[in-house]
Amino acid sequence: MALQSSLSIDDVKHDEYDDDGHIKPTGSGVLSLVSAITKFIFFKDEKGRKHTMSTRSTEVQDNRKTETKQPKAKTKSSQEHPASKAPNFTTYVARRYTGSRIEDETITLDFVKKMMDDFKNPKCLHRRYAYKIVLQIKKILKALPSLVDITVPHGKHITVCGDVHGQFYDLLNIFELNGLPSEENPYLFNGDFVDRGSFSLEVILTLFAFKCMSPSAIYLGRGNHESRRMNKKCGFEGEVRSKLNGGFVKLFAEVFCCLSLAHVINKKVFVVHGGLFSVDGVKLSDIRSINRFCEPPDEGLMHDLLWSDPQYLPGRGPSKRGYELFCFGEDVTKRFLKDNNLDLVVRSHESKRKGYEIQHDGKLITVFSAPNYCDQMGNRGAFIRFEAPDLKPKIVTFEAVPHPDVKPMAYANNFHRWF
Ligand SMILES: [Mn+2]
Repeated sequence: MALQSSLSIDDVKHDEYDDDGHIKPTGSGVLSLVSAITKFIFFKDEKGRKHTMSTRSTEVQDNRKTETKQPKAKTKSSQEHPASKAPNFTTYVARRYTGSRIEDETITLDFVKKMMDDFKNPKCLHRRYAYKIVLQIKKILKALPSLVDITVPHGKHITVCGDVHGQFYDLLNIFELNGLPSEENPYLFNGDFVDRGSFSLEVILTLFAFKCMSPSAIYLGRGNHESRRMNKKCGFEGEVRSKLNGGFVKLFAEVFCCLSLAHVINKKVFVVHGGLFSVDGVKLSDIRSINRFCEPPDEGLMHDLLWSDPQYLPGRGPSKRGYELFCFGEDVTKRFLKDNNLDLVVRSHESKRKGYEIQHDGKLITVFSAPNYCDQMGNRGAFIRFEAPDLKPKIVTFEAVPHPDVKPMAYANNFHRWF
């Protein structure tokens, strides 16, 4: 899987928010539809020239021929073409932009705090800085192994959170309850940061910015929603297009392919988004050697750990999620722990009424951190604190907090919502 196709900053132009970073109001559904149809019929070519559908193939080719044969003379009119004077929004930050800024390429705690405050207003981060965060995080994540070992020294702790799913205001509440991420107060977020909730961009930029600020203050594992297919269907792609632009969709997809797949705390607690495997005998070394730099495959170890769920029956059984998926029983969990000299599996991926569930004779905990999931499940959220050296899980649960009136999935499948 090639990851060399990063877009340059010039590919990430956009004009959907103003120079102050406020999101420009978008038109109503009908206006957007008209605009989309108009764009489809009267499209612009790579150089910004307008064409109609009927002239699409011929006119573009003709223009290219003309250009090669007859280089344009530098006439007064061509020098003054408005396109040549258009500001490059990606490198240009207006003086009246009052949002947070990254100075000298360094992401500081002050920057992250101001960015979170701005998001509450709600105010978008200038895409110049969003771009900086995405580039920095990609470099950091790419250098990590597929399975990350975390060492928590004696007397210190780590907090493990489950799915956040774009519920930015509940993420802020976790930080209120348990403190901001820092080297003294590290977090592990166990995937599904985005989709469903309509503040996914705010969530992912916050988590990424903390990781850029201090890589040992926050660990990030991939969930099944850190994928192009899910993001297209469940809101994140539409949200990124709306709040930043289409170029960032590709950038985020590339970054998600760099996320690690699992973590082990002090060689004892195995943390993974979905669960265990469709075959027995999987060793940690097998997970370490997964080539993860790709979209989630349809089978194999990477597929299993992103998608599987536990079940109460022993062995393996069918999944309510679909025919190609499976659930695993207590015996599977115990064999995996014994084979790898581990004590506990922590996974997420399923909403639970209390925010967590302990199964498999206490050897497996589900933790889910999106309370009142999708504004309708009525569940609590939870996180787990592990303190070294005994690593006894201390579970904290919490209720949902209010958020601005933007419904979950507001950016998903916009076209279909009109019918
Ligand atoms: Mn999931």
